[in-house]
Parts: sequence; structure tokens; C-alpha cells
Amino acid sequence: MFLASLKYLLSERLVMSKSGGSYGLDDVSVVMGAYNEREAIGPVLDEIDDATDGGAEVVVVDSSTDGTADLARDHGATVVEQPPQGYGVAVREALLSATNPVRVTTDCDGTYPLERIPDFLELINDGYDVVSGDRLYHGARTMPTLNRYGNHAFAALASALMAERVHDVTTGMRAYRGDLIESIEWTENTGLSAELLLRPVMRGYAVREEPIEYDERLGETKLDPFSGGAEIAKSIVTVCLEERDLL
Ligand SMILES: Nc1nc2c(ncn2[C@@H]2O[C@H](COP(=O)(O)OP(=O)(O)O)[C@@H](O)[C@H]2O)c(=O)[nH]1
Ligand SMILES: [Mg+2]
Repeated sequence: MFLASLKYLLSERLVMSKSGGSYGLDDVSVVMGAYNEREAIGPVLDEIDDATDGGAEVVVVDSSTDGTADLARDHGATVVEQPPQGYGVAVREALLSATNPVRVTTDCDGTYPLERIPDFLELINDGYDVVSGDRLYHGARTMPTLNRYGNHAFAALASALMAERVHDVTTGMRAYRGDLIESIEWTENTGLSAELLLRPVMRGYAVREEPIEYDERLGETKLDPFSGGAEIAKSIVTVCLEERDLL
């Protein structure tokens, strides 16, 4: 606990943007995996540009066969091509390919309120290491019912194992300090989103859940709710036991 507090104090002192002072929108990298998201990629990248005045770096790790990569490049994004290996392999690559000190994740599907990126950045500037969009706070009525129940169950499972209440552990929209991303070894695939919240919480970083709206998806989901759900539950248990040195 002492070490975690010391780390937090030191990290707060190191908050510096390109122009000095707190971070601005051009200190942000917005990153995502994209797997056949032709319908969504244009609107998603336009929303990011609007939200960040065109200042953010955008990194898309693409595994598509439907031309998504070309559309992303036309919109000015940095595209890293990768064979399809799952959500976490893509998003980890995207987070680690980004170069700016604040890293924001999103899905490439039109579900997340990207206009909130400046609010997330402000919370990072307030001293949070992770700002996590909580979709369930407002009810997430646009989420498929099975996913909604599953997400409540994942949050309950993680809260019980960590002895700390968290509300939405599988959200795709978060902001992270880049040094946190680079200092932790990430091991999960479908469960990466949960891992990206649970390891920082269990290591005493400053983590904040921020209520967000959640919209209807453009295009088809890439995650099977049954096999994907089982993998996420396994990741939650594995990560919590590892963080307690029980595995
Ligand atoms: N590059 C890449 N992206 C992926 C892969 N699997 C999922 N994604 C992307 O990861 C994001 C999350 O997937 P999504 O289908 O929205 O999952 P859901 O939000 O749980 O329905 C989307 O932007 C997908 O296109 C993959 O194997 N490779
Ligand atoms: Mg999605």
C-alpha cells in the first residue's frame, strides 16, 4: 500500500504534456481493434476527430477482409495489420503501438460516446491513472439482454474476488496513463478488458469508473456471448488469483 501511494505521488508529479502543464487533446492516442467494421470505421474516426479537434493520434489494429483498413488510412489513422487472433491480441498491440502519454480505447462499432474523450482526459489530468466508462450505470438498454446480465455478473464476480466494488469490468472505453500500460504485463485475450481494469485496481492505482451512455452497434458483433463469456470469467479469476500471488 505504501509503495502504491508513493508510486501514485511520483506519477502525479510527472504529469507533463508536450507543451508543459496538464495533457491536451494532442497528447491523446485513441486505439482500437477492427475486424470487418466497414460500416462503422468512418463514423467512428469522424467522431474521434470531432471530439479531439483532429489532434489525437489514432491507431487501428486491423484484421479485416472487407476494406476497413483502407478506409481507416483514408481517414488518416495509423493502421497496423494483423491476422485475426481475438480482441485482446488486437487491443494490446494497439495500446502498445500508440505513442502519446494518454491512451484511450474504444470499440470500432459506434457504441461508445466518443464526445466524452475530453472528459476522460480531464479526469486523467485530475490524477487518475485509469478512467473506465461504466455502461451499466445508466441501464445499457441498447446492450443485448444476455450481455447485460453477463456484464453485471462479471462485475459482481470481480468485486467479490478483489474485495472492492467495480461496476463494469468489460467496457471497451477507457483512458489510461501510457506509463501504466507500458509497466504492466498483459496476458489475457477476450478477457483483456477486464484485466486492464483489475490489475491496476489490485495494484493500488487511482482508478475511476465514469458513467457513460451506450449506443446500438453498427455492424455485427465479433464476440460469441457463450464462449467469449466463459473466457472472460476465466480471465477474471486468473487475474485476481495472480494479483494475490495465489497462482
Ligand atoms: N483486429 C481485430 N479486432 C477484433 C478482433 N475481434 C474483435 N475485434 C474488434 O474488437 C472490438 C470489440 O468487438 P465487438 O464485436 O464490438 O465486441 P462486443 O462489444 O462485445 O460486441 C471491435 O472493434 C471488433 O472489430 C480480432 O480478432 N482482430
Ligand atoms: Mg463492441
